[in-house]
Amino acid sequence: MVELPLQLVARGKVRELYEVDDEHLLLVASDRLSAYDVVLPTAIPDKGAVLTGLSVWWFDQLADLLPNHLVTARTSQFPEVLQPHADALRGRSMLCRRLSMVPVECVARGYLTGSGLQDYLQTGGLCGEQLAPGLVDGSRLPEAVFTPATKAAVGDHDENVSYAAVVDLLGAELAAELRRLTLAVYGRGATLAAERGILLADTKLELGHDTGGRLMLGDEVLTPDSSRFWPAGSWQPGQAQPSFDKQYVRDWLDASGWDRTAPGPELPDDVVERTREKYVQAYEHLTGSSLDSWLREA
Ligand code: Q0N
Repeated sequence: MVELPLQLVARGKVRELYEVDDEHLLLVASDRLSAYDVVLPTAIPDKGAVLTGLSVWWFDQLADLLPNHLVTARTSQFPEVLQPHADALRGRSMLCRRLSMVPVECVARGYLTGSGLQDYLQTGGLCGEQLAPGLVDGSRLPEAVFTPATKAAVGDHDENVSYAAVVDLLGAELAAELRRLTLAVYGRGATLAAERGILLADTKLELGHDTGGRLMLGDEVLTPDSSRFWPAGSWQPGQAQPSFDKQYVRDWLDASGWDRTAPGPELPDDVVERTREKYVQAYEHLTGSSLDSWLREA
């Protein structure tokens, strides 16, 4: 990780957000990887660049649906104080507009798994909306559903809430706008991914208002860390689907005897290399450009 001459304003499991000035933040994606909710000690080279490059590409694909917080990912356009760190930041950082974030995680699901599946098994529905009986892990939903969640304290899982709870918290107008935009982003992402043989099971967005009151996308979008991507060819409801990006890591961890408590084990070189290849292939397959071209551009 780089030491930057900036104040840290927020830190996630695998990325950090720094204050640049009153109106701007720097979002830095690390090469760290989490599995079973634990950040592993072994980095995956270029993972941060892949996620940042994908996010920037998606922002462009989504630009007709809604604006986003990206100012620039070109390090030469970053403020002067960051120029000594340009090489460390290249490809994996975005200068962003500072937003007032909406205090709801905006999730859309087209398939049932994870916390959506748990909700369904406990209630027969999703965030308060009834679903047909008999659905299983990996089932395709008849239509994509907005499943908002409220942010939990660090380390805890977000809590799924009903649409009515979002209306109570934010008002009917903003709630409707969040649902509309989240489903529009999911729909565009799912369509584009499907053209490349990839299922977009679900995705989580962070939205916020700029100083002019305009609602826009923040954070990263439609990356393997914010979304579940499944290979369409092996989709089989009734079981856990293989992850597009992390499956080698999960398989190796499962066989290692690790009890899923921190700290996780170091990964062997071949698992690191195969996982890196999955990320690079995901970038190149989705965007149609090479990762090297992204690194040269950034
Ligand atoms: C912000 N988070 C979510 C990144 C994500 N443009 C922005 N303006 C103001 N606040 C935020 C953003 C953005 N993006 C988003 N927290 C603050 C969680 N973080 C955790 C750290 O990495």
